[in-house]
Amino acid sequence: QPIGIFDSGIGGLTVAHAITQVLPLENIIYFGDTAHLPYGDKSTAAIQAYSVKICDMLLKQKVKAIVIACNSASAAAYELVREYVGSKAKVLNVIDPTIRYMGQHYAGQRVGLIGTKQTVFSNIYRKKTDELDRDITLCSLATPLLAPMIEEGFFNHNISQNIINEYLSSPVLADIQALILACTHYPLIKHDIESYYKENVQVLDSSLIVAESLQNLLAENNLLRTENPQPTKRFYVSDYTESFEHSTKYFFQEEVQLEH
Ligand code: DGN
Repeated sequence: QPIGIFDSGIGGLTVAHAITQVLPLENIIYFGDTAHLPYGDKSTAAIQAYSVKICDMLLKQKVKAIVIACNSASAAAYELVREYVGSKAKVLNVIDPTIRYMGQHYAGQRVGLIGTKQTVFSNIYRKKTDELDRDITLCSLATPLLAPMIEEGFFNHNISQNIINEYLSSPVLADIQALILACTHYPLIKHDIESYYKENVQVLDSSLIVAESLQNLLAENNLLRTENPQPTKRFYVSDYTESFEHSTKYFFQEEVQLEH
């Protein structure tokens, strides 16, 4: 049984890639909902409807687990998806593993967070951080231009560096000790973000944390594969885009076949 992973576009590939590193024996199915991208500016109801439809498609492929590899969909649709999927598959979002990590490493600190409007205005990180009760001051900034910019292939580029610098110089993020990349697209610009801070701020990309959390979830439920001579990776999109194909190859460096 494969692992299903989805996002609005290429962002979740950062999580998919980490999953293939941590769990190399697993088969994966990735779904990029490119027809509805970007999720970050959509209503909660719209994101919930897209997410449920994607889960239907993944369940037809008999997945044993679904990873919502998108902060916006994790914020808007996790509870609904978990209820909808029921006992048919395990469901993991990208927010809870990050919150647990923050609780372990950032107690007493001032932590910045950047993400889409959906993620930031849902206040989900703030609520969950407060529940940790670890004296973390969370300073959140919506950075809606970043995901579409990355989706268009602008990363490691001077256009992206200018937009990133503009956002990061916001007074909201003044004096932070760490910055959470609360959008799965952002690991692709982690380098640009780190060069803005010049090592004074720890930049947290949670893709590996999420992959390890999935490993634990599968292990606890006896769902880990112990052998697989030919692990498969399948990539589906709801609308074909050249940039998606390009980015998929960037991550997986092999002939990638996109299915519609
Ligand atoms: N990658 C998604 C996230 O983590 O929020 C959404 C990006 C988008 O669709 N704008």
